[in-house]
Amino acid sequence: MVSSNSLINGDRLWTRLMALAEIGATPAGGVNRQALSDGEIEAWRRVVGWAQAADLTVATDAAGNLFMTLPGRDPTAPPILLGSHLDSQPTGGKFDGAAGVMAAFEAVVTLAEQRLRPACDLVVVAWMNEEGSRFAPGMMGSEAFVGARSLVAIRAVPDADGVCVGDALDRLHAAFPDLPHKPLGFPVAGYLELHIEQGPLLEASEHVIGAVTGIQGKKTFQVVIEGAEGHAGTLAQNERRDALLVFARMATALNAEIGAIDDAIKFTIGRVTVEPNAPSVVPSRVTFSIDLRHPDNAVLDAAGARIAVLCRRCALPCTVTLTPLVDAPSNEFDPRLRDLIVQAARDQGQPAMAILSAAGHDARHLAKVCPAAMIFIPCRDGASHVEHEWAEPAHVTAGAAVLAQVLREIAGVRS
Ligand code: HGY
Ligand code: MN
Ligand code: MN
Repeated sequence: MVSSNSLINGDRLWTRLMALAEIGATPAGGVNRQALSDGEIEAWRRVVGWAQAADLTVATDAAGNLFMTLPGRDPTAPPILLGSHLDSQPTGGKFDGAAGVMAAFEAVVTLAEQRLRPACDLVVVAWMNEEGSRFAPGMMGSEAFVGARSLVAIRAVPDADGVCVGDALDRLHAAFPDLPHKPLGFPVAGYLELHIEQGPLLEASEHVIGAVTGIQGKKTFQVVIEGAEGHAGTLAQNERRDALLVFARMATALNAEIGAIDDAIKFTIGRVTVEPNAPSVVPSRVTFSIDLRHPDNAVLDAAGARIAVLCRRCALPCTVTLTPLVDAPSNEFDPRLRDLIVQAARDQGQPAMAILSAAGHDARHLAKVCPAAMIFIPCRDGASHVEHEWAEPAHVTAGAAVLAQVLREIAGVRS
């Protein structure tokens, strides 16, 4: 058995995680710390303070990712990255993202305290805008880092108030004028991410550790229905091009067909905006989101094509425009790293369960450029993206200890 307190300090990890949860805390006990917001800037201040107190070198990049580095013996060797994200959904929880950043931070800081030197730099990372709630799509920071999405395109994306990512990024960087900027993307030897499962399987099977096999595929779209405004009191029903009425028909048809493809499909219309959104005006435009997921890439592709057909079929007497935002096939994580996670969990008396991630994570993009793997811990009732999201302190500690042991094994740690 490997004692977790030789690898990490579980109490300190929990204390810091709860301190982070105070930033953007909601009255119902959740967290609203949206990407590049004042809340995330404050979270950066707190985490950067902890990093500087631990003599880690802190940097950012043009995409607003945060890097906290423990130097290795060979500064020229590609570093190992480990972390997650600090932004949350508007009604998010204390653990989604933050648990991964702070577990990584704890694993690296404990190494530094024990005066152990890794062969290469160890870089704790917090990716910009993983959640995609303020700015869609999500995972902008990790996609920019691996070159999967252009920073120019990312900077142009507006939020609901018309503030673009670029303006928000400039504001973040202005709040940390002394942070050096790393190049956007650099060679990486490996990537590890701890995350709550955001599903019920670990808890139901009474496992504490999940060795994640991969992440299911995901497609997202933005759909715009264009009709025509009109006076609610004078425009005849049969002369109307009512965008909201078309949306209602379209959403019903999509859910009835796509949402019923099989037991594994996940189909969500999570955001709808109506214009001009006035009670006495016939709606002229509806913009809505589609989030589609499935573990089988062939089923996902067929469902994505079907969505376009159904939208066009339901559009009259309006017009419809469907814009793909994300097209991410199911992936597989690095088998060697997965084996190390299973072995570390066994060493620590926590048999690991192989599990597919139903939720998306930045590790999906890091896996395109380096060996990458994820460690899951349970969350109560599998609930996440909700304010009552919860993980047990012992599970956070156990997951961080597995992360720390795998890190030491791949980082060539020597005293
Ligand atoms: O949506 C997701 O899968 C992630 O939790 N942001
Ligand atoms: Mn997350
Ligand atoms: Mn999330």
